[in-house]
Amino acid sequence: MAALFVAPSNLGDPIMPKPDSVQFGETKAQKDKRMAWFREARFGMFIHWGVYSVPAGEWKGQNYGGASEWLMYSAKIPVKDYQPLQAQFNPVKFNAERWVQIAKDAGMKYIVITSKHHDGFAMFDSKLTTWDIMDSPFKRDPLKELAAACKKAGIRLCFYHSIMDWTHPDYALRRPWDKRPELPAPNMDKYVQFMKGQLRELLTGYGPIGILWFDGEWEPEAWTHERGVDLYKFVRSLQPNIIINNRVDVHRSGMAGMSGSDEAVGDYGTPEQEIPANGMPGVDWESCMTMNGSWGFHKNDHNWKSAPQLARNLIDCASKGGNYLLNVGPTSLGEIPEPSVQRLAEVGAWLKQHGQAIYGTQAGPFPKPLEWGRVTRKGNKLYLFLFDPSRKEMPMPGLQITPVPFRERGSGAPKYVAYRLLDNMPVPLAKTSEGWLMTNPEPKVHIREPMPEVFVIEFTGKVSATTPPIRQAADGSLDLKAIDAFVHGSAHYESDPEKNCIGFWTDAKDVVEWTFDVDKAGTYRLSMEVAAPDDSSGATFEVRCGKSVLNGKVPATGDWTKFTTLELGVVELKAGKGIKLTVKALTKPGNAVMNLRSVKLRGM
Ligand code: FHN
Repeated sequence: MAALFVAPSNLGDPIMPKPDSVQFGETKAQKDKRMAWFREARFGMFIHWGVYSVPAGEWKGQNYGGASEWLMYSAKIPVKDYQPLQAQFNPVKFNAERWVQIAKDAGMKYIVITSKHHDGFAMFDSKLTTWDIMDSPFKRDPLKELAAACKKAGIRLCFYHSIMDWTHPDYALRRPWDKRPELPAPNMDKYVQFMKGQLRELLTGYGPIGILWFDGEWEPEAWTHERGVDLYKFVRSLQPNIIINNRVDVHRSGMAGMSGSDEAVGDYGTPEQEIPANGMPGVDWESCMTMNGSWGFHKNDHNWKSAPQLARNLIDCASKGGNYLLNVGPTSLGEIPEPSVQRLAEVGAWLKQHGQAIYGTQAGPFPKPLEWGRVTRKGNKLYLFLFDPSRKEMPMPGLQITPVPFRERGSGAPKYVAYRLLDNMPVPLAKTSEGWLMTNPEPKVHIREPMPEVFVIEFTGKVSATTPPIRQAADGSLDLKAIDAFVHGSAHYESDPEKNCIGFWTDAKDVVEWTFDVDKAGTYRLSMEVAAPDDSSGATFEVRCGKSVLNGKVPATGDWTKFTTLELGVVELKAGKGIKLTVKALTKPGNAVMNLRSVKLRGM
């Protein structure tokens, strides 16, 4: 079903893309054919690999946190001091077939590897520069070897290519610390010719390429919409069936990754380190994420996401019609870090049993995520992912199942069947006043980080779902949950069971809003469940509902997952439909406003 996107209010909502956008005379059918493998794949491997893996996040004995591939920028390393890394780069343990097997065993269907990142170092044999891997002690072309291994394994090879270049003398901008007085003034037209030359090498020498994943398009002094259109056409002229992401153009809305402009070129949106709050029917997108905190290998970053979290991210993307591009950062010796390999193997084992619920699926019918998990759809099947298999009930408010009439079904044919995917164990499915309810027949013992369990509803006829209005309980109380909130801004729902909250609330302009119906007017006590570590506590905020305004301050609770309840006072509720309650920051002294799990209203 096509969910209706409410026109963004003036509160800075993320740009909403245009569904089914086609360009340059391509028909929808032609684009669908070109995008088919991408929509089927759902899961890919991102690889950030370059000379930055040599220092691996440290420079002159100092650790630089965050993304290690940004070390040159973070440590303000002059080009003359960075270039010697080339002579130290000799990844003698690189084995293309091993890497491809790791991706294949993880259930990944495509690989996007950096052909050139922002430092300008070419990870392939480029005849246009000596700042490439062929002129390192390695003297091999890893992309050529990967192309052969991918072809053999049936994995699509794709290239990440940075438009921004911190070392090429003709790139429009020089970094403040790039003191090379001998260089003439930059010439961006010459740089574009150089970039096209390298892209020609990549698109004519490595076989069919699945995706050209552009990045570094955000410097307006260097890159423009016109240059983006030209580059898009150039790449498609060399490989007409290639897919190109939206970072070839300048209309991406930050980390939310979507392009809303009518003129934007690019075949799909690229949320980064986040997953859109809701699905976007008719829009192709792919969330790219690191497994720890760095894209490139960082010797001091051991903050690895768990395999169940990675599986939940993949499920979350697929349930909203998107792909998940999960990153690995190989070492300077050419090895994928063992913690990454272990996690990928665990996700792959789970996909071996449950992959049919991911590959080739479309977004589930629910406009918003369900509290207990997610739903994908493929033909006449709904796949229900229960994130915590110790849970017994899976309510699906707003779901409508309309079986085909008996006369069409034939005698004995059931209206629908419901079963556990792993072993076809039948499971109870019942109609309720709110929608439908599935019951987990064998709730597992609760553990901290379980892999999801998958159930199936095989139906005849049609299914659809609406988001039912939030209503008061019989006693008038209201439980406004994070998952039911609408966020104006980039903060968004975090499904990790330990969080189950609105998180990533780093922008003080963001507003968290609930809409609900009131049939029991009156005075209600209001409380909030919040969490914040020391360095992000202290924000002040206001809660507004009708004429009632309450203020509060976020305490330090010790961690993003340690929630405390704040009693904020009382609000007056008037009877009516579509009543709104908003929470917005007034001050944000720390790194974020808060993690917000719920707002509760209780009778006096
Ligand atoms: O600056 C890059 C970063 O190094 C990394 O490549 C990510 C991956 O999408 N893209 C840019 C940051 O948005």
